[in-house]
Amino acid sequence: MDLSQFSHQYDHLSRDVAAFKRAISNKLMYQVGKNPESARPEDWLHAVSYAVRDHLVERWMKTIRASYAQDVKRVYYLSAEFLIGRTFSNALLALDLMPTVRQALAELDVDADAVIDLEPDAALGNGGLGRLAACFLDSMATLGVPGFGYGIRYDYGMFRQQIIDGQQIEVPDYWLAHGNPWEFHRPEICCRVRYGGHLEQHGDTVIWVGTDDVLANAYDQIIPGYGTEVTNTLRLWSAKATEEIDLSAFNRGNYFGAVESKNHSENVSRVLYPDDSTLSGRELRLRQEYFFVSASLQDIVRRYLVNHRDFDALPDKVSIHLNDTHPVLAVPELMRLLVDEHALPWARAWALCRRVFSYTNHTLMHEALETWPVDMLGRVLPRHLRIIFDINADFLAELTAHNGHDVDMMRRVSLVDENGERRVRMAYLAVVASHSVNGVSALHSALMQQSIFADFAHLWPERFNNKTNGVTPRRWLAQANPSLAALLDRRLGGGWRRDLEQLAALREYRDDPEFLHAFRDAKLANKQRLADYVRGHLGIAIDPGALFDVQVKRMHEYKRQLLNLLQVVARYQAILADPGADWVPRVVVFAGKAASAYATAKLIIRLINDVAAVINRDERIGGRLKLVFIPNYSVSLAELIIPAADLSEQISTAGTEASGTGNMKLALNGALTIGTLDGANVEIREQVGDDNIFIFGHSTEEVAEIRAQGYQPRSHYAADPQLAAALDAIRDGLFSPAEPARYQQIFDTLVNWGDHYLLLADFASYLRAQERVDALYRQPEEWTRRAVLNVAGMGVFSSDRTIAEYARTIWQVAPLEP
Ligand code: 26V
Repeated sequence: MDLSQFSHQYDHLSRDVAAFKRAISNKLMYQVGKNPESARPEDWLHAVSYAVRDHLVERWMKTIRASYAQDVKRVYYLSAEFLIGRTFSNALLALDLMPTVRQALAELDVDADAVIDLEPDAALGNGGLGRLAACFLDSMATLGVPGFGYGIRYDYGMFRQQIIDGQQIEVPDYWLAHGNPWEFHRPEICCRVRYGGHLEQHGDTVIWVGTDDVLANAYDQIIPGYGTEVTNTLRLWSAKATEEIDLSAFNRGNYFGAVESKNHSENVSRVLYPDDSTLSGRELRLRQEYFFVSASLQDIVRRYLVNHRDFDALPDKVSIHLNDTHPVLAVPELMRLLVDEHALPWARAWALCRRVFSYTNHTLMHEALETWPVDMLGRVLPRHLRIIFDINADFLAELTAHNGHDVDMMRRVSLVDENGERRVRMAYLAVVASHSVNGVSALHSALMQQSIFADFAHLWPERFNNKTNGVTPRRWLAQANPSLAALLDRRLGGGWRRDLEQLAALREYRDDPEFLHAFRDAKLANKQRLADYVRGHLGIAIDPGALFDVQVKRMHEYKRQLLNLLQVVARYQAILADPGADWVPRVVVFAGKAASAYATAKLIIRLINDVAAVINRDERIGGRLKLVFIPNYSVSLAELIIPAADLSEQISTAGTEASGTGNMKLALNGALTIGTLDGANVEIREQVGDDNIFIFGHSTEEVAEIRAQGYQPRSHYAADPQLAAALDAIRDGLFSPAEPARYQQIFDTLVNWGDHYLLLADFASYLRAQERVDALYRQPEEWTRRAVLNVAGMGVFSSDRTIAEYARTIWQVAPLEP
């Protein structure tokens, strides 16, 4: 596609503030339907969003036209979550329109920052997995990879977290309340998704009849690339009742019943499941997974058939990526479409499937590995259950042909877990059906092959590989950290936005006092920005001169926020014991949501808030220690908090965090990491060097060894007075005087009930690492030098690098021809 040949009216206008003012005013009048006098800030946000959106649509149309003309191979990224955050500033960045639009808004008397802050986050994800999907969309477009995201347009995204009396309260997030100017509703793109019913056998063919259907209606989001005109699509499905369901009840005069059943079937895209760990709503969750997978597969096959008459070229034109196991029903669904609807022979269809699918695993945690009861699957999706059984029979037969009749092995690898209630193992189905299975960091990919997929890795070693995660430098540096971005632009030019490896050149400036000074100023500006927010929203004064120590991520026992908190309590006690010592002032910042049903994680939030209340009020501390829990962690809050961090807490038990991506974002913004040898921390250390990271704690092997020997947390409690004092204070109600036993359970979990995540075993080592942190922070020049070396080492953690690897070695797709 020769994009340069198009002369854009819009590119001429883009520098033209006057034209933009006109465009915004027109949108306000004709699309929003408001006068400037009566327009609320929300109306201005919509008007300016529509004006900016127009610039993307032209590129979008051209990309779509070019992709058909070139009959390119397309990548379909299937994910139950896309944690996009805000779109407006991101679009301005992609179009290089920020200064123009700011000026235009100023001349219209509209406060650009206030308008930007009004946009709700598209929070269609829980955490790392969903945010990774969003970073990947950004990188696919930027690299020109013809990629589509497919997911669910949840009416309610991730809940809003309020902290009331120190406790998490979940409030529904109706993010669409004011309309969404970034989506295009496609009423004409509507796929029928079938549930229930039963199977009828007619000779060799199976027919699925008597189903209860729902329609999946498409909404498209534009995904702009940066520094390219390539513009991709995120297609999200929304459930709509079929006409016939309503009519039958309606004709019987039961209007209410008709509406009720309509509501019921539309429930399928109502709400993002904020909790992967509980039983509640399991069936609805299964319906959701099938809902978006079925609609997506129908859409993919339809698009393929625009240019093709048979399915021979399917694997050369279509790559379908399974983001964790949530979309794995795509496998039996593609089989169903090929065999039942397009009459392909079973073996032919299966051979195609195995060349089309690839799968990423994102966790080794047993509780998080999806399985579906055979019972439930048979009720909701009888045809798919039959197909899975047939795939399993073929697979086990193939296994026997190669390995002989090994009953133990068959029991272990069968797609159906026969221990207790029979369940389908979705991760195994993904492995059997995919030509590539990858983990998300070097360590995780190795452990995956030694643990959950060990048998499969022996069978098919060539199938397994690593793709270390990355983050998009556009959102996580250019957009989130304008002060550092401006400094980098002055020293390195702006090329790092598309080629993050250029940051390596920063190493030359590590001893340049002027640069170090400017770097520190940029950090200080970001800390001030966060301090203003904390004062404004929480009424807590924090000093930008203090060390900002940050742990922001989902609340989970394996991530060990509690280990951090024990350290805070120990520090509090140490300051009280020796108030005259020269303490490095610290602000410890936590943010993160707990799954609504995860009682322990919620109790930890409460404890953090209770400890904060005591410490922040204690005048003897004199500002040397502050503890802040910032409510409602989100992509937008991450963009505010991360650039302000001096210290990044990445302290999961070794072997539990698949990768982490917050660790990359924080280091990219000039924070030093205190962390275990877990996930991508291992690779961060390789990039920044041992001297520029604070590593502590037991390694994965040591953790396994300690557990095998019979771990005795009480021995640490007994032997370490500092640890015991911190734990006793929590147990005895020092932080919950009104209810002294409130945290007994937390004490017991650690000391008496086995401390599954080895907090006590790592505590002493963690404390020593924190002492090294303090010592370094006393030397501001040296600290800054190492922070610069961290930024310089982050080039490899761009999601552009990750996506280039997926594109070359897994998907085998080429960029759209420029
Ligand atoms: C869910 C659950 C629920 C049950 C209790 C244990 C548990 C553990 C993990 C999860 C999340 C599963 C998928 C996920 O979000 N994984 C995250 O993926 C990120 C992107 O690859 C990665 O950076 C994080 O380390 C990983 O936790």
